Amino acid sequence: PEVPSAPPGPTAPVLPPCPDSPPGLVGRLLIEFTSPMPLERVQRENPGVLLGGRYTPPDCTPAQTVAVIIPFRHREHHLRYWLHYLHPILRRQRLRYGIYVINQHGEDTFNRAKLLNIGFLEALKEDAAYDCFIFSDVDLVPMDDRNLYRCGDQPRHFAIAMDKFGFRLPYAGYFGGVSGLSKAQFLKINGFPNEYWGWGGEDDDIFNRISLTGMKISRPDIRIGRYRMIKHDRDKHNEPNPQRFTKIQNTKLTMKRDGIGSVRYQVLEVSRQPLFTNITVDIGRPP
Ligand code: UD2
Ligand code: MN
Repeated sequence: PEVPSAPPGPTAPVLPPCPDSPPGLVGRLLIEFTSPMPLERVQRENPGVLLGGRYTPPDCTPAQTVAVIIPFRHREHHLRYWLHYLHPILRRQRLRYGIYVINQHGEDTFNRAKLLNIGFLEALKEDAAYDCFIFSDVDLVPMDDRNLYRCGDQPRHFAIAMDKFGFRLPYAGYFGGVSGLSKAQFLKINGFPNEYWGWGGEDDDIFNRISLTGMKISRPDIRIGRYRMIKHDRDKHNEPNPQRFTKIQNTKLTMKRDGIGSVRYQVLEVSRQPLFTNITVDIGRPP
């Protein structure tokens, strides 16, 4: 007997792929951190952002799904500026994205790279479609929306010309601030190190991992990769790590055992806010 074919359902509109260079970018932006930035205002100005800080362009289908991961503790004031500036930029860039703030619980020593590893895993738990991961400090805002927050065939370094470094790359192997890796690139380097407690070195370790696995950093034009960092003092419990100089000499040995495959933590809370998803985690403390 003939098997009847399914009746035609409501047809979802098929959107064209998003263009490689998004129309409607504005280029150089005026970024300042002087006027106060209430969260209510940022919410009001970004009505298209869905709960948890998710967004999908209404007029085209993006090639990637981008998880933006922010390491965080006690920087609410910076986060408000970040959300205020970044949501409109990412929207103009026609990204499908979600924002994940990985909040370190307690007052033990801060561990940026471990929080970023956790962000990778937790974002994928929220949505298995994420295939591009952008890791951003909470205090860094791009000054040009042509600096596209997407992944390519090599790991990407976005924050290459910061005001605090005189808008220059401080050294050739610098990979701090804002960086992006595809899921495959991230797994290829076994993710980031979990054993850098306190300030410094973890970004150089990540750079080493990328070089040691035969990849090469890609960067935007120096005129486009400009950033402003919100001025701040060094946080409490994020003192410079005195072990960082010797640790970055040993990436080749440590990267196999220390990485995304060995990260141990406990999720204390996942809370979907209007403009971001907050994930509070207990990451333990240095040995
Ligand atoms: C530099 C790098 C940064 C990282 C760090 C060394 C730049 C622009 N950035 O940042 O990527 O390599 O050196 O670890 O060069 N944070 C909190 N709460 C804290 C401490 C840190 O939220 O108590 C987060 C926050 O997202 C912050 C980031 O960690 O932006 C980096 O810490 P920082 O801003 O104190 O360090 P900075 O500016 O020297
Ligand atoms: Mn900073």
